[in-house]
Amino acid sequence: MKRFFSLLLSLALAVNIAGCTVNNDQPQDKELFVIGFSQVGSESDWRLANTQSMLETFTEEKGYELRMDNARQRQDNQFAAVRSYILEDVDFIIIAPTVEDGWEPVLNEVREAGIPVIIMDRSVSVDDKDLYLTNIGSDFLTEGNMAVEWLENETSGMAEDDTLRILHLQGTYGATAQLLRTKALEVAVAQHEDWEFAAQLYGDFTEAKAYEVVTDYLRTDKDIDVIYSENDNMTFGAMRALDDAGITYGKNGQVKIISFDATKKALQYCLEGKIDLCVECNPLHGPDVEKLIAMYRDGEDIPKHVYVEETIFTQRDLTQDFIDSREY
Ligand code: GYE
Repeated sequence: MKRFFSLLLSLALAVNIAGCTVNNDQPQDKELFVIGFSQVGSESDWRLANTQSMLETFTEEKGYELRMDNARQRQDNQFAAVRSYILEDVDFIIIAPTVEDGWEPVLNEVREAGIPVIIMDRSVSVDDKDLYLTNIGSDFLTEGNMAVEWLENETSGMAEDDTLRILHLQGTYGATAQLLRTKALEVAVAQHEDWEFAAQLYGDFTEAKAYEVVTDYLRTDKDIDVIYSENDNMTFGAMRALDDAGITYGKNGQVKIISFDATKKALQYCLEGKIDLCVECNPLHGPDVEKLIAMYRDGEDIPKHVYVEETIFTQRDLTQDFIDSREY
């Protein structure tokens, strides 16, 4: 009988120990703060830097589990990702929205599930601003206005009967970065009698699309003075198309190039005199998003909109050392 009991005891202990092992594992997993992140895609160098910043910030060592979904620039993919984060009962959701419209239903579902949301990079257009905690990103209208102001100064000595013909390359229609960079230019063109659009072409923020549409355009019209390109990768596509067509650009060239993002490659072209103006758009949102989440977890008040600081660069402002020291 005694033996039976001691057997029972060791069995119980074994079960207990086994139980402990399982339990030990679980609490550790549970302690990780799980974040579902719906990313736009991988359409540009800017986007890759943004993704990198998020991956570097939200690491397991720091107590996070980042689950990321690449929506390949499709909003319906984003809806599917967000809905699966709800099912997985994540602690937090971050959305970098492709376009502004259409978010109300899915954000309502997230709210019903009691999961807090941060909108990063671009914005969402919803009546009920309580559907998200905060929106962190760039001030895209200011970026556009800085570009336009630079162009005004650059062309102020232009002969009176001259017309400035602008080829405008637009990013994904309905994305905040497209809407506001476009707005700044359209307002300026309306205000300047001697500025006109040669054309507004759709480049979807990608190099391939921009190369295609600019190549096509230059077959019938080569009379352009400015390219206003809503991101660097479209600029790279346009530069190749100009090269193919034998049209010069940059310093002492026929076409002035304005490019948004100021990624390393574009800054390098700017230093070499191939791009005239780089408008900075900072993709390194990871650390700021982390701070905002920490504030939320500490029960602090969070500002409804957080803008990052940005500037513009021309060749004069750049050195090789500076470019090499940039993170993106
Ligand atoms: O300018 C572009 C990217 O929303 C700020 O999206 C972002 C834009 C950025 O594809 O390169």
